[in-house]
Amino acid sequence: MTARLGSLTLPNPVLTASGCAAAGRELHQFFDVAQLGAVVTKSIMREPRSGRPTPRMAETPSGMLNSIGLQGPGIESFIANDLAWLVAHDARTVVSIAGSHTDDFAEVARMLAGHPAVAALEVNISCPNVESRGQVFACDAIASSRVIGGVRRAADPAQPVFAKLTPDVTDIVLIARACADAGADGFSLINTLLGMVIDTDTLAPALGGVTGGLSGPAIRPVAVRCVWQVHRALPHLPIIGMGGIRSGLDALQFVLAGAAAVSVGTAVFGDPTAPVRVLDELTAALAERGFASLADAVGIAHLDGPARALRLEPAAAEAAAS
Ligand code: RRO
Repeated sequence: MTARLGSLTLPNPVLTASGCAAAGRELHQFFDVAQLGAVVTKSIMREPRSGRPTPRMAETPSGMLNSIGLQGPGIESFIANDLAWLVAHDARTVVSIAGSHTDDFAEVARMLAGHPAVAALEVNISCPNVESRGQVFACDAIASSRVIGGVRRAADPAQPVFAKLTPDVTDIVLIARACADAGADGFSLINTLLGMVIDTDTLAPALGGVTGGLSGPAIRPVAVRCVWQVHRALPHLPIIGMGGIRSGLDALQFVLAGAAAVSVGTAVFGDPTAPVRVLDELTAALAERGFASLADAVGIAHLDGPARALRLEPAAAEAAAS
């Protein structure tokens, strides 16, 4: 179950999703977070930030909207408290970083350089809950390229940079290519989709911030499609796939589409043990299908029948052929 994401190797492919498990402390009451491939922390900015007005969550069919607005303690407090806690608990950490302006991202990346607990950076250029759509950098190829290029130059060369993209664009491959050309080492796909709920009793938007990010099983087919498209266009760059994963078979869809690892997000609100359960279920699902390793399954849905069979153990390949 070793997950190979370019220069980053993790003992298994199941991670938390940024924003759904803070910095891992709350989940640690339910399981040892060192069991995860990595903890992906809530996006952190240069300065502390209080976020958007309440209410900040609304339920939707097979999903939910959030409108948190990048609430967080700022990078200095994060390093002193959250990263220190993760180091003390032997958790591998992918730090999600965010900024209001292009230079903010590079500054945060610089402050994390050389930190032994930071396995990789996830560059969140796709938060939907910002003051203006112009700050959703991942909606524009040039803006994406500037942020990712700045981070890649400022970051520790030993810390791979994953660009987190939004599906709210006409052509996600165009944005992915711009990020790759700017030096992205991989991708996190996908962030939430911009959505809205109106309360029919109050006759007003349900969220204080009016719009929010849609997550949960409702977005899974969109997420699998994005992973498929980006893997097909840029097969050499690793993808962390996420969007409505609740089971090992959900995770398997992402792997078959081209994800080398997956993040479990919204599912933890209903079942805090979901990440370890998904890992167990994915491990069993791969074995049942005749895969000798996780790597053999990555992107296999892109291959034709005979090429797929070559990735399976001989007995499973024979069974599939008959
Ligand atoms: O904090 C948020 O409101 C938030 C972020 Br940073 C993000 O990337 N995605 C999302 O749905 N919410």
